[in-house]
Amino acid sequence: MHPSLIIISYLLIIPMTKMCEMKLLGSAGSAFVTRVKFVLQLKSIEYVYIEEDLCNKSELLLTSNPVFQRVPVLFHSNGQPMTESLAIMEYLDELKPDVHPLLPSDPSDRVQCRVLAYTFDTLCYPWMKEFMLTREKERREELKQMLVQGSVMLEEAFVKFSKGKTFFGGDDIGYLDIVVGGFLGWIKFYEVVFNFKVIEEARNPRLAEWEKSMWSHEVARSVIPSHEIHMKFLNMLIGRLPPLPVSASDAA
Ligand SMILES: N[C@@H](CCC(=O)N[C@@H](CS)C(=O)NCC(=O)O)C(=O)O
Ligand SMILES: *[C@@H]1O[C@H](CO)[C@@H](O)[C@H](O)[C@H]1NC(C)=O
Repeated sequence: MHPSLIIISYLLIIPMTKMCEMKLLGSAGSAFVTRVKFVLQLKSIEYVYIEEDLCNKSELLLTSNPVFQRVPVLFHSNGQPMTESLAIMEYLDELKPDVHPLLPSDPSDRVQCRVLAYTFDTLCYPWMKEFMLTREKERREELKQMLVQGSVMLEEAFVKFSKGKTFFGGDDIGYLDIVVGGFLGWIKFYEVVFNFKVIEEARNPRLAEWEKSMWSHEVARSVIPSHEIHMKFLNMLIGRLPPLPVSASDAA
């Protein structure tokens, strides 16, 4: 091809591909963002990643998610913002149903998956977050016990969903593998930093096997953030906590 033709085709192709690209607004340590990255990669969807500073939120975040002001936000190639990791996962599954389908095809099985995801997010996630951020030792012990109960619930769910196979989704990674798997980096972090195993072989034998299978999955390993990133994220959260009240004895 003549050099000038090559240049012209680049000028045409580059803006076109850029136009079709999705953008993901995220924060590197967020398990909810990890979920979305996980699905994008499994489905081989190209996207541009934009890192958000949760201590100094951008106009883009404030205008695209004005109610909750949190990540992830996925922008459709036409600019339309989408929020809530579970809703985004379902959107991507509908957008590319033929590449690595996530939800089972049976409607009642799909409901079961969504209900477990909802339960995990409204029950287990707040415990996990408070566990890290509480300044009270007793409360942390209490939360540990709640998380242990949560892990037993997840173990039962795993047995039910996996039907003797490797993943929640069966032979391959599915919706629930990503919903829970988004948190595997944090689960490992708790083990290192707080010496607490959310998933333990003796208590959760099948889930412990699942955890190993997940860590040996190429896409999981590439999207789950490092220990350093989790540490940075935790420090960011701690930095935003209100200062401890000064007690009378301190002030005296
Ligand atoms: N339910 C939401 C949760 C998202 C969420 O909690 N994101 C956190 C980061 S892990 C966030 O952006 N928080 C905003 C803030 O802390 O100010 C989802 O599934 O996307
Ligand atoms: C906050 O973000 C704005 C732009 O988004 C930047 O100009 C400003 O310097 C940032 N402030 C801090 C304290 O990082």
